[in-house]
Amino acid sequence: MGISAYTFFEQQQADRGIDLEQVKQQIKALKIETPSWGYGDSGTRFKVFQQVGVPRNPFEKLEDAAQVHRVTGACPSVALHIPWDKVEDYDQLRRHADSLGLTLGAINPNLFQEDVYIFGSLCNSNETIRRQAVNHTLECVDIARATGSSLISLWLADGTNYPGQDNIRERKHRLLSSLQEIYQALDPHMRLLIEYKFFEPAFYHTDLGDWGMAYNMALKLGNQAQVLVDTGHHAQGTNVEQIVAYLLDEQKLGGFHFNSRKYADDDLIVGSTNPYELFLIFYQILDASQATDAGVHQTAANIAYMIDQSHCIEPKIPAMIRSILNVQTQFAKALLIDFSAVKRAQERQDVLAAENAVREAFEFDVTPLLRAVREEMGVPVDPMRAYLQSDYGQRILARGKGGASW
Ligand code: RM4
Ligand code: MN
Ligand code: MN
Repeated sequence: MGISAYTFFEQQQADRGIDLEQVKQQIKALKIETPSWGYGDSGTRFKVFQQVGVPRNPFEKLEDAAQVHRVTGACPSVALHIPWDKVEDYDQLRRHADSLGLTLGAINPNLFQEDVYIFGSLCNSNETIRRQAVNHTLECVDIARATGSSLISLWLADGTNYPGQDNIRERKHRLLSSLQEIYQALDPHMRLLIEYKFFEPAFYHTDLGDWGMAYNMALKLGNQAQVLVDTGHHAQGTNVEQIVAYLLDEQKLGGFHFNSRKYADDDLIVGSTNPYELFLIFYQILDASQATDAGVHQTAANIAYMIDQSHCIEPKIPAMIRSILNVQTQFAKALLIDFSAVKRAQERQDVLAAENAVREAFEFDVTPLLRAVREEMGVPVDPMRAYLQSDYGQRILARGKGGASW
């Protein structure tokens, strides 16, 4: 490792016409938000295994998140879930974040854990319950104001389990009018990110079942509403990269929830099961960031990158660090794509050369590059090792058990 591996890599990339200084700048600029809930215990519907040392409150969640930022330098903000992270004094939470070198990020309303939401929240046919759901989301807009956050990230569990259970079109109308009221409450710098998922907890129909439905709502609401792509929320075989490209071109891609899936909404460590998909997502983003249309590359520049993982069996902090390293690895590889070679091959309609120009970037070992970047950033060259060698993991054991995500 070290000098020689990097020198070799530099030469190799220079020969391909890749400007490594540019590449390094872009890796340094990539910031990924981590979720407060990823530091707590979560589980499946079968069992929540309790780990020792898990944070007991939002303040401790931030302290754990600060460890991830300390070793990676890439995670300066933390997403909150309300009411899981509800506190008396948001200014105090904000100051705590500040003292740890963090900011508070996206506010996620929770519209699925109250008993009244058994038949839905923003789509519920019962007006009183709909009002409660809208009010909760409006409270989240206020919290965003207090925490200095500019994103409201909305995911609904709404749907039905049986044909005929409720009127699908009427639910759509209720959803739009609920969202319109929420949208009106946003400050001009705020964005509403609308997340979709194809199933679960509803099993017959889901009110925001795919990107098209989220896109339609965002389009009707206005410029401050965009779609959030959670990489775990698609049916098997869905081409997520295409969704990314399409939404970017429509200037409606607002952000990501990164995680990996094998079967359903598994919320596994990002890049653990499908690193090539993550690479291809970045390929589309980088392609859009070179678009001639200013709106498209602005959209690409404003993407909110967030992790959304539930760590059931993994130690939480190292799992989060692994995720960040995996994102950086795939991003670094995508930056090595020779876009002019791709374009030339496309112009010749040379299928194999085009595919090769994309894939060959994936096949480089970017370890020396990432080590060099980390050295320049002043963070440990091996963040995982640095964390494991610190005594933080030992110290938090004193917290005992019982720190659930919710
Ligand atoms: C959902 C979705 C949301 C997250 C909840 C807890 O499946 O991914 O983003 O807030 O889970
Ligand atoms: Mn999500
Ligand atoms: Mn999910």
